[in-house]
Amino acid sequence: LPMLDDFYYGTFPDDFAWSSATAAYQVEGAWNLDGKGPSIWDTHSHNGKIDNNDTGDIACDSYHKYHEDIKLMKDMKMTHYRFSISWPRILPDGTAQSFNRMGVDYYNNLINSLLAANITPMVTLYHWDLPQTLQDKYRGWANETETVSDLFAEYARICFREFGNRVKFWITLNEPRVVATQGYGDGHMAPGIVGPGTTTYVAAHNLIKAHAKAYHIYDEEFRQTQKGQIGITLNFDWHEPKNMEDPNDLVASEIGNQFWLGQYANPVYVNGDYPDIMKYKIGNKSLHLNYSRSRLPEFTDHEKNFIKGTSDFFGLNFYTSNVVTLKSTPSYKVDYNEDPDITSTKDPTWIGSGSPWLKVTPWGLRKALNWIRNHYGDVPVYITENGVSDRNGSLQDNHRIYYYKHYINNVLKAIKVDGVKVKGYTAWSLMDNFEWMRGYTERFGLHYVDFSNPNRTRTPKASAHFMKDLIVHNGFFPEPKLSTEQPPLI
Ligand code: GBH
Repeated sequence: LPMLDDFYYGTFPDDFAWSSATAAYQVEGAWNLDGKGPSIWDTHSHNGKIDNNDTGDIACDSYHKYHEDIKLMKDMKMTHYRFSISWPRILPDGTAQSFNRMGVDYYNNLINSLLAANITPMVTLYHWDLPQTLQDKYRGWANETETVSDLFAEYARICFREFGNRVKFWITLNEPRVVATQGYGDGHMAPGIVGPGTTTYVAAHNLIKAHAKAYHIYDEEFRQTQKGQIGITLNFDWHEPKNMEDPNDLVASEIGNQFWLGQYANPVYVNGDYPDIMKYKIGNKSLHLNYSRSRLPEFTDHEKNFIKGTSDFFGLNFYTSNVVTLKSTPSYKVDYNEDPDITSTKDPTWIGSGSPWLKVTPWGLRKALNWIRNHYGDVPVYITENGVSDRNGSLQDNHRIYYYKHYINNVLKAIKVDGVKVKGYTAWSLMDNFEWMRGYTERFGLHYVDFSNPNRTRTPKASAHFMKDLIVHNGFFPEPKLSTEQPPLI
């Protein structure tokens, strides 16, 4: 068997999906055109919360230039495209009463053009752009009732109804963990609510319920006629034990993974409930500070049954890893970062990128895929994002080729050596775009976008050519055919 560091030559399964991704707010622009309502990210960026005062008002202008985007995908021989629908473009105030036909038309045109180009759409319903009205009226995902998760389910139903005859791959939520920890925890992301040990868990609770409601609507009202699949996308930073021979570090790794990924994956893929270690730790800490109940909300038995099993696949966004050790005493600080009682760092020898949080750890992806299989069973996995940034936008982006080559090779090892059922791979991103708090300073694209040019010209980077070669060969060139004939005797 190949060692961890050996490069593995071989090909992917025949029906492997090769995709690249974007998200509505990061590429569309047209923030107030054709009836679109404002989202929390319009508000956040207009309030000057972004580096350079950048906004997504125009972004890559994909609202007008989606034909060019499709051409880029065709040139790379991509088989799939992952994009997201902007909730307030379809429902400007978040509710069905505000239905906006022009918003629906945009996505119909995009979907029809993709299908005409023989590219399969993978559609995310929520990539963070909540209608502002729902934040103002109901506190968004921090809502204490069923209202916002019900409204999400209603929005999902409208999308299935309008697009489901052509869209067969649905992702309910992109990275609920990021929404909960940064939108409603540290407040760095929209809507900027701070509550790192409280509202963060309320938001997560609502997001999980919202996902399950949308899943059941698809399952009960659309699956039979539309015959698609629906699931959720979770982001996972692998937690590597600092010292493999120290049992405490192994425990720290397991706890870290359970708090990071298990908070969302355990309810959906195991038993409808949070991991025991989360319930135990957060429950005890809450008791210690005389809270009347745990800061971690509880699901009722009915809710557990409702949430369990609500995903046809595992959507995984993977970028990087952490090194962890176990703390010797529990922390009572009300903070999701402290609740696991582990110390989490980056190994200073790991190669960096244009983003401080993103260190290059290709082997982490293979370990993450194995951890997912070991905890959640043989569920089909789609890697729905993976990629790397820089700050110079160089067209000769050798570091990005290095990153893709080695991460994708680890996906191949997970499939061929470990037997993990990985069905597709998605590069983040098709092109440079609005990188949330970092605005346009960090670039993740396979294509360079000139943000100073009103045409938002797109140019392929070397990594786009690399990706095309990889797709054309469906892997890292086919294994040399071994001849069964005897060599001639001389
Ligand atoms: C993905 O999140 C997103 O789905 C995608 O939209 C985004 O463009 C892509 O990553 C690249 O960032 O600045 O220290 O506060 C990946 C998870 C969550 C990782 C937010 C970076 C910010 C860390 N990301 N996090 S920090």
